[in-house]
Amino acid sequence: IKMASRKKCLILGLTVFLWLGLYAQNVNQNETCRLLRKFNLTGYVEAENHTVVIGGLFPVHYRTMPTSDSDEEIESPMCEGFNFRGFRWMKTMIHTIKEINERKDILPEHTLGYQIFDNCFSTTKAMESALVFLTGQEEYKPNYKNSTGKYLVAIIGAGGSTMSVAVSRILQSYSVLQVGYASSSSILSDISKFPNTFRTIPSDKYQSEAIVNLIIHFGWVWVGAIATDDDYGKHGVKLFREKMERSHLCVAFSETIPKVYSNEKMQIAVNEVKKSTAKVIVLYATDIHLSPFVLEVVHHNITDKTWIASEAWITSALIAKPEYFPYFGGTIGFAIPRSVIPGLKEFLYDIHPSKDPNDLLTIEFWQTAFNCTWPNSSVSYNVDHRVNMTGKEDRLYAMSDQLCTGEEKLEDLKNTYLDTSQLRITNNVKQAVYLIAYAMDRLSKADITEEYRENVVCPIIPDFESGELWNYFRNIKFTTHDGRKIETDFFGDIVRGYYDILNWHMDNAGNIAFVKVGEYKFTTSKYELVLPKNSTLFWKTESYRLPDSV
Ligand code: TCR
Repeated sequence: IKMASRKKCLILGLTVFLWLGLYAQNVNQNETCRLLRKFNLTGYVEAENHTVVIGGLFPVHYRTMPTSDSDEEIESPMCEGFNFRGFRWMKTMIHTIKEINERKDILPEHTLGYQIFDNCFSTTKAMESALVFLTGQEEYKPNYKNSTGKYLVAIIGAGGSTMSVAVSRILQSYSVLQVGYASSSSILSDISKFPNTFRTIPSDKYQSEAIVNLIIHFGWVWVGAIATDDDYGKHGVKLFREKMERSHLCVAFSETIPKVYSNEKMQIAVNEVKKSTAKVIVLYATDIHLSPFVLEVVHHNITDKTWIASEAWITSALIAKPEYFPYFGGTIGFAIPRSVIPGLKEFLYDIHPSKDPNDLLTIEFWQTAFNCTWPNSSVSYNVDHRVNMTGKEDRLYAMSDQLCTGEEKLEDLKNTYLDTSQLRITNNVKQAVYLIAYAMDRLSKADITEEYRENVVCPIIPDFESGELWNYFRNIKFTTHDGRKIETDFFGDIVRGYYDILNWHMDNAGNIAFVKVGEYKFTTSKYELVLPKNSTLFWKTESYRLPDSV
């Protein structure tokens, strides 16, 4: 296995190298098409009639499929497991761009286009997409006319810290900016390593502190920690442990969940949970990586723990299933505040596979949502293999024999894509687009100031140097559609924010309800934890009383 993966790395390295070489020598449109095919990338582009384009990266699939070990041909992995939530995020970017283009008060002279790819929650795909973003038709120049023929201003994404780290390193050598909506790891605040990275999600520095403040609030002193083996989990738990120590509290154990399925490592984590006397456990994990662990908890019938959820799984439909309530009921944790986005619901419902035979994501959406096969569709990879606790393959979706008629009704679906009741990260996506638009707007206004007029002959947009744009991204302030104030500091981080404190209850219909029991507000220097006395907390202990930590 080692040999194979070393070979793969080499091949990827070579591809990158070759590719950058090609780039320098006028890569043409055909070359871009060839690359898109080679990398199996799917997504949406609209560039014509717009001044500039914004790139986007979203996890519309949960993972890449293992490639066959025949190293004869360099193959890019295919993706599997359609992610309805990621698809909604992607659509939200398009919806927001349309909204801004219609507004007369932001960038009135220019309109924004987009080039968006599915990164399948994988670093490989995210990097491949970054390369395509950088494909240009022009000679080397720090502000690119990329394969769309337009200048690429910035990229929204990549949807998770480990992917953002990789993408940032590629983009920064070409001075392209990145605005994250879900990449929350504290390492991305390091301006010396990630000077081009900005975000609309708060750094996990705040969340890790918030978790400890919650622990102090409930009087717990002995708490376990489990993290996913990536930049999100590892750095989140590191900060959590440091803060626990400073607060003279004890971490009972600290384990990681393997990212690539390993039964041995998984059992170590599960055994630690089982044998520890700690009753309260922090679970710092992305839902996608967490689900094998959840299956283990169910398999081992672990029902006597209270879980503190990190933001990435607290409202996840993958984890919040009624059948898991005996094990995870009473979970408490922090969430990005909920928002209502006017017009988004209608936009999401405006989807049908017959509109465009080349829109592979829509066809796959339809096939997966309605469990049917679209006639003559080339989308054959909506099979989702998930490895369960016995290491056996668990097929969640498979190609259905039944043909889709096109008459299927979206209204009949109960589906994460269409559920606009929990717009949290979705709103971060919207604000990421706004952040870019406001920065561009500032740039365009500088365009008309006296001092600029003397020095600059040609209009700044789109012919600006990307270095110039960077300064307009720093210290940005704006008010969102729902009246919240967003402000970034010099490092591109949010300087104040909120989390909702949610607690898992069961509603009358037998579904898990995310009940808001409090709020956590923070600035760079202070915080406020509000848990009103009359909020109804649900604890899954014998007497439904607050669990003791031991
Ligand atoms: N930061 C995680 C990724 C992530 C996520 C999410 C993924 C966050 N929240 C919600 C899916 C759904 C928070 C990271 O990797 O930085």
